[in-house]
Amino acid sequence: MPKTIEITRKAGVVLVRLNRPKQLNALNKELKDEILAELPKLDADSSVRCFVITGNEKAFAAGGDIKEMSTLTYAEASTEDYFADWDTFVNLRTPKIAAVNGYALGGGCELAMMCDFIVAGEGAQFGQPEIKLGIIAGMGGSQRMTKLIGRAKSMDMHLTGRMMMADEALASGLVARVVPDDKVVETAMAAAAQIAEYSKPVTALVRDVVNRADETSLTEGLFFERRIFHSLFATEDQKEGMNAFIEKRKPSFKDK
Ligand code: DAK
Repeated sequence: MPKTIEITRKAGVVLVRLNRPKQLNALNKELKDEILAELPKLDADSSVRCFVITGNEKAFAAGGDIKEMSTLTYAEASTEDYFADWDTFVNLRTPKIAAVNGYALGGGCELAMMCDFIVAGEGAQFGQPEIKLGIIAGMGGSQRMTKLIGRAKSMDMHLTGRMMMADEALASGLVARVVPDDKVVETAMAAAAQIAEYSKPVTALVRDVVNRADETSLTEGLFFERRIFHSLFATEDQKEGMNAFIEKRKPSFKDK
């Protein structure tokens, strides 16, 4: 049984709650190892259609665990390729929504950005304050934040270490939706339930094509999208989706 995360299921949606409240959900090795032990099994389960990752009212996660990191040497960080295995989380093919209340700082902000999109509460605060600790972002912040909000604001955030409130995060493109704090998990769960109704292979391909935009030129990205689009005409779910529309009924996808 995991100790630092709580996993609950509601139909096809898996809610993952980070559960180190006394440390504001600081991301230590145990929490990372539990996520990486549990989520890939759920990802491979065809009845799991979407993840929602959340924390509590005070913190989504206040960063990498500073106490755990404080004695780390360069040799250990480099030889262990410290935190590189969070990539396993990023590469889960099931969609992931971050439901953020309170602090999402450092590694916590980076974890939220590893999700496919973020639903934030009005009181959520985002930041990359590593500079204040004499380090830099190490779980993708400098790259993912820059792609999401642009160079000027990303430089501001990383160089000053300031926090950004939810309204600024929404205006900057860091988060997809801002809702009242007490509606964050409910809203993310409703979006996840919506995603859960769609064909699982197709939601995985949506992630692939949108993520491709970060990696490639427009011409190559358009080519990739078009080829994936063509391939969907080989699926039963495409026939079902279009026939259901024509017959004015709800589609019933079979993941085929
Ligand atoms: N790590 C460990 N403990 C933390 C923590 C953290 N990041 N953040 C908070 N806590 C603990 C506090 O120590 C305190 O514990 P006790 O003293 O009660 O034992 C408890 O949580 C409550 O925190 P506060 O008393 O500070 O609560 P406040 O409401 O006063 O302040 C705060 C909330 C979020 C403003 C404050 O806690 C804060 O500034 N926290 C640190 C935020 C931060 O700097 N985050 C960035 C961490 S560095 C790497 C990969 C990744 C990373 C690095 C390297 N490699 C690949 C090499 C990631 C780095 C980071 O994320």
